[in-house]
Amino acid sequence: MTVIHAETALLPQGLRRDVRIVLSGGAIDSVEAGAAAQAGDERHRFVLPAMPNLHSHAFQRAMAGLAETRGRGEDSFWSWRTVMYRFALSMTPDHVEAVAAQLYMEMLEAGFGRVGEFHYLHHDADGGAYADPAEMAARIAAASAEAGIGLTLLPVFYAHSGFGAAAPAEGQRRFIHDPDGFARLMRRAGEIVSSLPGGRLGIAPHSLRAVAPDELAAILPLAGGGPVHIHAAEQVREVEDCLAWSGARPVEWLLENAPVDARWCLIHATHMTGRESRALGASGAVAGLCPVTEANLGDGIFDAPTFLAAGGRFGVGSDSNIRIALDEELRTLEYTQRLSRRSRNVVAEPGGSTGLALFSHALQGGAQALGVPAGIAAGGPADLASLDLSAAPWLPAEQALDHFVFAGGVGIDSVWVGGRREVEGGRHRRRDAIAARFNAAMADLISRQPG
Ligand code: NGQ
Ligand code: ZN
Repeated sequence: MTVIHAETALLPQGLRRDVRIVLSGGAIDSVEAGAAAQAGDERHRFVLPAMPNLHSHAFQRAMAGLAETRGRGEDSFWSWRTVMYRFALSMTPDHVEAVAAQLYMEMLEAGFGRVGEFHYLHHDADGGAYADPAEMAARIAAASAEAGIGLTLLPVFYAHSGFGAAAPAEGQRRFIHDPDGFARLMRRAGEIVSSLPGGRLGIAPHSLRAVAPDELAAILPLAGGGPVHIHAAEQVREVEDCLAWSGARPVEWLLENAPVDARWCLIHATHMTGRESRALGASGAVAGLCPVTEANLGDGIFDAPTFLAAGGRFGVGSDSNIRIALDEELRTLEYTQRLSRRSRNVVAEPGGSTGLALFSHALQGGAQALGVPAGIAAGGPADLASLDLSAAPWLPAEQALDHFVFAGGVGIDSVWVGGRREVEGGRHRRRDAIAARFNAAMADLISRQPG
């Protein structure tokens, strides 16, 4: 049994002083505020729930920073995607496992305790299935277990290159299933996830570009009550193509034709009309925002005020994994709102801290989207983080999250997942071994890229 004593803790009721958190068997046994520390307690200045990272494509971490040279023609999301596909084709299961372990370690060091892996690199480089159709999913699971991050595995169904069931492109061959093959993958994925402590399973129809309506209907029952994630309305061209195909915009189409509810998470949902924002907000679904990737790929800016006014829920994800930084995801979200509206403190309620509002929304929405309970409460998973306030000993607790998100000088000290401390002093306990394997995999991968 571990007992954590926090000078300040972020509880579901808000910030509280002198909080004793008793952990046992991977869960939180009890939480008591206004309690003095006892001998043997681990003492921390500021404890908060570890953040769920609701959207990741782990393999893309390998190309972070390698697609920042300007192309000869138009450089856009679509030309980035061509480069990304080429990179994906060069990766073996060993590469994927090494890269994912490094990525998940970095997520833990950033304050994330669980990842929603939107997993679509399924097949061998020639497009054929591996002997185990869930070979790559098993590698993702092994990487999550090695790093010690909670995994919500979201196997992706991908069948087409565009609206109207267009045939898949050559470069997409490692992603493709028919509904029967996908059902086999889901069965194996269920076995893999149930062998992980805290493992959860959901389903991810990739996008309305990649999944036809009859296929969407066929695969949804495979979610079995788990979360359903789908990319929607990230790019303007995607909205235009969807309109040309169906007469409706992507979010509008989903709200009218799919059973969108609190089990669903619409990734990006960047380009919505006011009507769509309000309807999605009222649906109970989560908007899966990926602010750093959306900035990196030039996607556009989410309309947070309209969505939040309708009761909308959001979480954050690191998506392309161009950079793993919880503070930067939250800051980028708020700053894009400020820049586009020429305003300040947009996401907070009047009188409230913006850092606290961003963190609290992302925690609730992220947990909902990954199928787990949120917050530090008895019975919940012991997924916690503590802040390092040593560089700002004078900082009032009420402003600690504002400093973490905006000002800096406050970082992550420790992270516990299922009661186990994976990060201490900002460093993962297996950093050296995981990084050494990652560096060897990267050297090999780089040597495989065409010059
Ligand atoms: C993905 N990533 O699935 O990795 C996508 C690119 C696509 C982002 N949308 C592929 N950020 O959307 O077709
Ligand atoms: Zn994505």
